[in-house]
Amino acid sequence: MRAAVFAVFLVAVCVSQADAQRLAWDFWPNETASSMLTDHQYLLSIDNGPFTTSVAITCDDATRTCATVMLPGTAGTSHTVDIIAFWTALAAWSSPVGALPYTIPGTPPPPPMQAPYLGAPLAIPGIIEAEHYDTGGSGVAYLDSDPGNNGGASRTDDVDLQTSSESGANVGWILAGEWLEYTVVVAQTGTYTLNARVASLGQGGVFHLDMDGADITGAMTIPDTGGWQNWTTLTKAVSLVQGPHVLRVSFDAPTGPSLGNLNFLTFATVAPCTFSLVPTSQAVNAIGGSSSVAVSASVSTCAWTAISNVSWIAVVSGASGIGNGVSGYLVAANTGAQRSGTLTIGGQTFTVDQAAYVPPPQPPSGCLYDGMLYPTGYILGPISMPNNVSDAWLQARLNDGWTLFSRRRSRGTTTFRIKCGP
Ligand SMILES: [Ca+2]
Ligand SMILES: [Ca+2]
Ligand SMILES: [Ca+2]
Repeated sequence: MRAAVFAVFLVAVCVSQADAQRLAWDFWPNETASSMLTDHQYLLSIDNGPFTTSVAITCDDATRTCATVMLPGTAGTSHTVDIIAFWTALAAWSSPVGALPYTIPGTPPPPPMQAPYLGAPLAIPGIIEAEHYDTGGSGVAYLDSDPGNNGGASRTDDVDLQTSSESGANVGWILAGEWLEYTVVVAQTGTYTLNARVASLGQGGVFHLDMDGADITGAMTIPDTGGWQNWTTLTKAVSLVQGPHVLRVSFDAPTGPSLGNLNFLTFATVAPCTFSLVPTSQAVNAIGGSSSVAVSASVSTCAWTAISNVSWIAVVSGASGIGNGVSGYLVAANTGAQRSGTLTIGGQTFTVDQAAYVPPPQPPSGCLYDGMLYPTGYILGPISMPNNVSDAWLQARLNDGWTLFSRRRSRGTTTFRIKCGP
């Protein structure tokens, strides 16, 4: 074997900065003797990238030094490099020696700052043009699948923008996994109507919106609009919280081809849902019964429910509704003291006041009366009654323990004699 085979080769490399420190590796133990041949050409693969001749190293046996090469990387970052040598005898390259770490000395540069493209956060409610994604670059303000702007419009980074038929620019060449972020400020907590302006030639794909990392829309599907510049609007109600946020448009599926074009988003306030009831309360006698309450909604899309807060009032119709409606309820008979109960309808309170139970007057037991219980109480002595008193009423009284002693009907009046008790 040649002496050089056992020499320790130092591959001296330096970073790209002018005053770079030199990095040296004793990679000889990783090599086989047969790889250390005459011309000492080496190829490097950085961070598992392709082996490239652009960082070839040539070493000299006599001086046991290698040409200085520039390794990629920014200050303070760590990488791995694989090295292969040219086997002159075999006219072929060796196998990689394995991953060798290196660190570029220095202090890492500050990460790129994400900032609103127009200098100030985009206002919600308002319009968010798709092409106004934040500054900060790839992985910070956006992620795009290929370098450069395929459409050449508006901006010059990797997001693919083209001139829109609706003026301005739209994002196109959209693939699953791509995303765009927008620094926004929401004026007021509440529900907003989101409109997304989209187009697709053929069935489009699925995207969704995140606010500070939380999904606020669920999947939204771009339909076939018949052309890449035939625009349509997708609408969804979203709940937003007042203050500054980062809005992300995430393009989810399918993996290809382009899942559609996006021109802009708008967020519009939605009038809050309020409800009023007519009436707001109802007096009910002890017998109870059914009735209803009218519900008026501030917006025809506002949903409400009607819930009873007591066991003796049942919601029997209109337990829920959207917009204006009617809720029906049934009040049970009261066998106790006066009572009040409520229904909660659309957040409003409807009150039912029910009168106390009044037991029917009972005659003393073991007595005989000539008299009547009409219309209230009872009257001692013979009485003439209007002939519109029904037999049904009389029968009810008899069921309470009274006994019909005699009845005489004459023109215009009826006279009863009723015996009470046994
Ligand atoms: Ca691109
Ligand atoms: Ca793209
Ligand atoms: Ca636009």
